[in-house]
Amino acid sequence: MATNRTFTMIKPDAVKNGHIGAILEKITGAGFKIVAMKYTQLSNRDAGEFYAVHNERPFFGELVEFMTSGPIVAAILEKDNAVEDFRTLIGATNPDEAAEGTIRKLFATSIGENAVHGSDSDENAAIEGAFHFSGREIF
Ligand code: RTP
Ligand code: MG
Repeated sequence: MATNRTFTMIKPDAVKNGHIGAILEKITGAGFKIVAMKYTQLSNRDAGEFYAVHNERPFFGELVEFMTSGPIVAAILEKDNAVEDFRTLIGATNPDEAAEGTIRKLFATSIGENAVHGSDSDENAAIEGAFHFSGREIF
């Protein structure tokens, strides 16, 4: 995947709270183009694999339970400087520390249930995009 792409998930809390439309509007309004998108639900195995980097952390069990608790929206987004600009758009992991106007400030409920995921590097964006989408699902 090219380095002008990032990967996102609208997490189960934001889906349950009815924020899919508002979050997609923030994303496209900030200049990101959606090049792949699906509505899906992670299995325990999917979530464990996706967040494997955190598997020694004290919150790992909670994270897997939360991320499998309901459907999510997964998407690949395209824009210049996508990874960094998207992390700025979503705000800090903890919504209490997220800047005004960021997606997490607006829609997250807690540090664990924080509405959206954004890849943290070009390398992880490529890995995470490929985890969810085949080549013919990316436009
Ligand atoms: P993400 O990967 O979901 O975009 O979030 P992030 O980079 O801002 O944060 P990261 O450190 O990668 O943590 C991944 C997700 O784990 C949950 N978490 N819970 N209870 C806690 O202290 C805690 N810390 C992290 C959050 O859902 C976080 O987004
Ligand atoms: Mg992360």
